[in-house]
Amino acid sequence: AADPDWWRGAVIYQIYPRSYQDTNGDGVGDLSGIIHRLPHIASLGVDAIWISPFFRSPMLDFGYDVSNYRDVDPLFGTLGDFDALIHRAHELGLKVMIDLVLSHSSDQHEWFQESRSSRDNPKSNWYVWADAKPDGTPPNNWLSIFGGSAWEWDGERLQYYLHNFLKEQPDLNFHEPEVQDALLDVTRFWLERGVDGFRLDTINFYIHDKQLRDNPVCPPEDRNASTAPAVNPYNWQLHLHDKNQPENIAFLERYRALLDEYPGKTAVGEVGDSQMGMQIQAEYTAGDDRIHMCYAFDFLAPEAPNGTMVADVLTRFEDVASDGWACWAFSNHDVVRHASRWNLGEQAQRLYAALLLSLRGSVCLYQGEELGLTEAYVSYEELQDPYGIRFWPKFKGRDGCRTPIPWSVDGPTGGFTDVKPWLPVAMEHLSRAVSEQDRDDRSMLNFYREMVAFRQAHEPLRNGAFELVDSGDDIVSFIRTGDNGDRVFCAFNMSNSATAIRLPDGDWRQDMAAPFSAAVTDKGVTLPPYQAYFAQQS
Ligand code: TEU
Ligand code: CA
Repeated sequence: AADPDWWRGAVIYQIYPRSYQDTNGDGVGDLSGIIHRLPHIASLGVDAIWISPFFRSPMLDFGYDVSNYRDVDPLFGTLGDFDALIHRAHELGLKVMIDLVLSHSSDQHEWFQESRSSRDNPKSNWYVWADAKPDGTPPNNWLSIFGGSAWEWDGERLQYYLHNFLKEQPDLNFHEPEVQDALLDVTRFWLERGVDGFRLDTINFYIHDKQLRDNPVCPPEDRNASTAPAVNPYNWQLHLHDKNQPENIAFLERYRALLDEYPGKTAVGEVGDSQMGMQIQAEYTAGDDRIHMCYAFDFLAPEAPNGTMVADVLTRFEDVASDGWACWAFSNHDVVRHASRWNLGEQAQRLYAALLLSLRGSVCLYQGEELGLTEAYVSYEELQDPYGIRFWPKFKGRDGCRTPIPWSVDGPTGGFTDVKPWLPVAMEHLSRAVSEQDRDDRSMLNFYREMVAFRQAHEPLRNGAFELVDSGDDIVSFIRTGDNGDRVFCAFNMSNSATAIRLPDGDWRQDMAAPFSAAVTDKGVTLPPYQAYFAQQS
């Protein structure tokens, strides 16, 4: 049935298309490969897929540098392939979300080519241009996340232009209404093609301070890094002026108004900000006239969250953004896979997966997470990620989470391709291939299937209100209450020793088919190491 609110509490599976499945023997995954593997995704019981960018691109940031927003890059296939992908996904009951990188384009985009050609062409104001200071240096102290100044001198126009990422990713100027219109038109193009929603890249970078004021620089003791490497001076600034400007709200409202013309469409905006993240997520998703969801970075942090940290994030979210909606993830194509990042053993991975799938909010699973993949080692010689090449070896970049998915144990690439893959297939991933895990009832893959099914079967877990019961270093427990009053109590032992938990008052039935074990006595519940416990009331 067409539920316009399908995205609320949905489980979204992220595909990094370069590394999913190659079908034409060039060592790079493609749209046909995704079509071929849709049954695997459907077997997980998820609601939707989010496909990282497949648009025309010089691929300097592997598709996050778009040179034509209305076409598929030939490396990935054709628009016809994309139409076939949507059609097949819908047949399998999967929604399709695409990844729009609107904050910046490629420097090869025709808009930028025109904009840089002179100071008075029709698109001269479409990017962020500024004169040099009298001594020739950049207009201000803003930095690029990928290293160095955020300003690049353009020898054609004899001005600097802004780029928050690579210099080949010039920042579009959202203060210019024509730019907003053009990006809304791009969105409409894909809505008309039948996509169900959008993952919006770096939405908090859309608008910069028009006056180009310097960012304050933190003293050394405040230079904390969250998901980005501490070695990066970008993390030493307070980003007051280069992003997060209040005018963004008006654009997000225009965006939502467009989506609302098409019933059941949704948007999740990426808000990567270790300093202000939750406030911004709250603002951007408040009410019904901004975007639907914000992609939260709280659980992409370097350390495994213990019970206290989980409770802190969830209660802060309720306080700050009770009427907003988050989308949580542990892994994605930008961070070290969480099995490695948090150094989790097999059972701890299951415990954390159960936690993720019990959270209030929507949930993203990153390809390979369902297999329990660890971060792959990629040598400097094999490295592709420009961010990693820049900061190697202190920060090894993002390739270790982008290596190809192992589908089978046939051949050295695990069935990903017949030729040398664009990134190596990690040998230790082969024993975790889909083919092997499919036929093992107790595999990680089958655990994920059970746990997703468990969330989907219990409405309170998808959409229910959140109420914290207990938290400490070893445990966290909470109650989710659905619209009809049904309640699910969830408890998680995040430690490697048995821990007793307290059941909240009232009668709780344990007749829930969760894939976990616990010892229940008159006195209470004892959870073995890394076990979860669920009970219900209705
Ligand atoms: O990422 C934005 C972003 O801020 C992260 O890359 C962040 O820098 C990193 O996690 C460390 O904090 C998005 C895409 O996900 C990424 O792949 C692109 O490279 C980037 O935008 C530029 O488009
Ligand atoms: Ca291919």
